[in-house]
Amino acid sequence: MTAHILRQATLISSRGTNTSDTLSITGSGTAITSLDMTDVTLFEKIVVANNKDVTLTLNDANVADGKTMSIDASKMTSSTSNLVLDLSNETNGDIDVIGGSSADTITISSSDLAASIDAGAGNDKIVFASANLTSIDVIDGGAGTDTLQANNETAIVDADFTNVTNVEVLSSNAADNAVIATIGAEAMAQGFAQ
Ligand SMILES: [Ca+2]
Ligand SMILES: [Ca+2]
Repeated sequence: MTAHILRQATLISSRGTNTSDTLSITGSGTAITSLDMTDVTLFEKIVVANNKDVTLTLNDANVADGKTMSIDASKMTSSTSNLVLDLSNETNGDIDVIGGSSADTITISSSDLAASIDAGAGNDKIVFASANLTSIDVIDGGAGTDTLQANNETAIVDADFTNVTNVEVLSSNAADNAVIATIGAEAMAQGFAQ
């Protein structure tokens, strides 16, 4: 079954009914909040159906413990359509993301399972809180000058970069947030430019 969020959050159905349910989001530029997503359960996939800006914050309820959901924004092919996707509320599901062609901002989940982020083209920003980036997380910045940005004070060990590729910049979201990173073989292998 395919359900649609039209405009902001007029939801036709909030529950998937089988094992391959898709929630289709039509971007309007209006943010879809974690509160809007509260009752969305049992979907295996979210797709962005059009080519406009989408701001989406997931709710922890959207992916059940140990389950997997994919988010596909590959239809966002315009150089001016930006995806702002916040997965940080997710604590125990596996979310696989395909970004759009433009400059996406994707905040990784706090899940104990691996994140998989394929940011695609554009100068993307992948945001993380201290403990949420580990060696099991697979992050591919893709084309463009992409940034891995810490949103709190954090220490990152070299192994955290094991599955990070095509990301050019490591940064912090504020001048007073120190990021202490150990740049060893794994970080060198993925190729930070600055
Ligand atoms: Ca992108
Ligand atoms: Ca890149």
